[in-house]
Amino acid sequence: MQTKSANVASSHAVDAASVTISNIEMRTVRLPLHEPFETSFGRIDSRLIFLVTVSAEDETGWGEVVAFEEPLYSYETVITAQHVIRDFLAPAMLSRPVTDLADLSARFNSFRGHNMAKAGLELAYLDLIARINRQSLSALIGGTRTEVPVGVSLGIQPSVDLLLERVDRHLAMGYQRIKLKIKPESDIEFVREVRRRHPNIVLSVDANSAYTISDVDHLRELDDFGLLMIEQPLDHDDLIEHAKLQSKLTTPICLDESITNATRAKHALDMESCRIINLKIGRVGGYSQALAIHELCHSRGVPVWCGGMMESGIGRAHNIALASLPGFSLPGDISASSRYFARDLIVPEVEVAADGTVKVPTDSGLGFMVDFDYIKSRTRDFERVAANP
Ligand code: OSB
Ligand code: MG
Repeated sequence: MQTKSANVASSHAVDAASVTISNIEMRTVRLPLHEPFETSFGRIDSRLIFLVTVSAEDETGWGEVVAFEEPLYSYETVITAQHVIRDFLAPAMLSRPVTDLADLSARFNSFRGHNMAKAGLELAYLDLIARINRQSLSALIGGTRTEVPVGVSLGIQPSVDLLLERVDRHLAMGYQRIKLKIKPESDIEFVREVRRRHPNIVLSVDANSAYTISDVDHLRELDDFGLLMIEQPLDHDDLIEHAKLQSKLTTPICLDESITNATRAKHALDMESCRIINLKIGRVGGYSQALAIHELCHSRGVPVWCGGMMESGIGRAHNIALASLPGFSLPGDISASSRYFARDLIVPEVEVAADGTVKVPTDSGLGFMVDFDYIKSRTRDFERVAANP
């Protein structure tokens, strides 16, 4: 058992404890949603949660692979991620002791793409290291906040009235920012009515790539509503048209899908494709890239916030740790467990205080207890990927 403390943020001294991973496991758990969630790319009524664990000696770290079942948000799916972890990433992780996060991400880097699969293992690895060190994940990565401000993302609704009801309900729960999903058939009127009813709330929209640059005049109508940002209006992998669009809008563009690693983030900022970045650990391939993007944005004074992928409490706990870093200056899509699920996989569940914040836990690792019995009772498939003797 290594007892030396391991730090990971590049601004920290790297004093790594080498760990020999003994076991990697994958399991999926299906959690029904309270109500269907609709975005411009589709609608889901349950979430297939993909959990990975990484063990060394007496400790186990937990991670979540945030891929969906269909390649709509990105090309990855639960099944492609299972394949990539089983056949490439897990063997690379088990091949020799892992010295630190940089060592792990360098091994993963030799494989192209599949960021969510890579991130799942990086999450589990850092939870493991934090548990070995008896420190919280937030402390391990250099987090400075004791609580993080949060907002909520509301799916596309069939009518303005149904949307207004949901906005009212979530404002009453304390959420500091409301994000509305939009698409061309349900955008301007919905945003106008929400803004009319709530002139002073922090409001944003997320198009998940539902528009093209030829919609510029249409999108300019959104400039009237004092939005905090317009998230990912154009293609999922575009930077160039977003820069053209940003030059014609007063509302800041925030990129989500287009920012897949730190180099892309730098290009986007250099080109002014966006003025704000949504940071999702899964989309960028793990903590290593997420920490680099945070540093880049923080050093340039660019607002960054933590996005969500409708994670179970395990992914949610990682998001809370990430959002405790000093550069996270805007509310994250880190809602209460109960926003999506009747029962979460962690104890206690994530709760949003009346002032719209979530407490950053201080217990070791994720800082929440993983409800293993409940997970086992709902597990659909389980695979012990590979083990060292
Ligand atoms: O674009 O941020 C997104 C949900 C699924 C896929 C993509 C996105 C979202 C959300 C909700 O906006 C985030 C959350 O509440 O976890
Ligand atoms: Mg988004």
